[in-house]
Amino acid sequence: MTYEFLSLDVQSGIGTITIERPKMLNALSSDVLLELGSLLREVEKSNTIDVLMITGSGEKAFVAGADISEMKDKNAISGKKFSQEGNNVFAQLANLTQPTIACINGFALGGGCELALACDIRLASTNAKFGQPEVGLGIVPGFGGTQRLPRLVGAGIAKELIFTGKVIGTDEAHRIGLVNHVYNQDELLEEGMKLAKSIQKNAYLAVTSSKAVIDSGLDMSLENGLKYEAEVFGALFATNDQKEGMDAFVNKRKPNFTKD
Ligand code: CO8
Repeated sequence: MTYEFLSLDVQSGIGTITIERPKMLNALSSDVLLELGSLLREVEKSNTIDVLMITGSGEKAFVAGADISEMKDKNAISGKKFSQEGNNVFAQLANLTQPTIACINGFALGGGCELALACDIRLASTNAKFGQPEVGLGIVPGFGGTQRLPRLVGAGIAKELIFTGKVIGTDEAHRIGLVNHVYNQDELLEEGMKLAKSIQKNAYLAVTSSKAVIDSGLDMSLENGLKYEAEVFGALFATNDQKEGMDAFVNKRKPNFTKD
């Protein structure tokens, strides 16, 4: 498939998806979502992408939300369908096998903040702005914000952000744990790449398994989460990379992981 609104660049096993709709501040239309779903299927199938980064084109916006001009004439049925479509694509992103890093280079509002929330790790540039302004448009966050934001920052802070629709800068976003690190805009992708490489140097199956255990565990009781952890912990002893990682340690050398 060729993409009108997205690009994928792959360098040394690190993929970067860029949302390319700068005149509309990278707003998410149905077409953008359709393309994102398709591109994420390619990334999932790829055995050459170990870590995925997502960013927005231009210097102003990561994603300024769902496309309001497209959304404004929807009714109860088509509105629900749009939310379901967005949620399906964002679930694809959240459930992607590979670790994901949002490189938030400007406005991350509404669906843009929700896109970042569907990634594993969020980095931001100093000019980034975050918010869930949906209630000011007469709707609720519809691409996962009511669910993922409270899971990340806690219900009280998420409710304040969603009820007021206020837009916050990086100091507050960092303080509440919405972003992990803040960088100058011209360093953001480079820092994202450094982080991606520091993940990539580890055993792939161990990294991707830890992602799966953390994410599944968040929806389980502690007891069941710990049982699942033990299952996965045990299963990894059947991999070559476990043998390699521990042999390298005891022999004081660098491991040479082979992703199996
Ligand atoms: N949708 C459509 N167009 C947009 C959007 C958007 N979300 N954001 C910006 N644009 C367009 C503007 O209309 C403008 O177009 P034009 O040049 O043709 O007039 C262009 O992008 C540039 O934007 P501005 O001129 O407004 O730039 P400013 O620097 O003045 O302002 C802002 C930047 C503050 C980011 C401003 O554009 C803004 O407030 N945008 C909307 C932010 C917003 O409310 N986002 C949330 C949308 S709702 C949502 O995401 C819900 C997700 C769940 C959906 C559930 C489905 C049912």
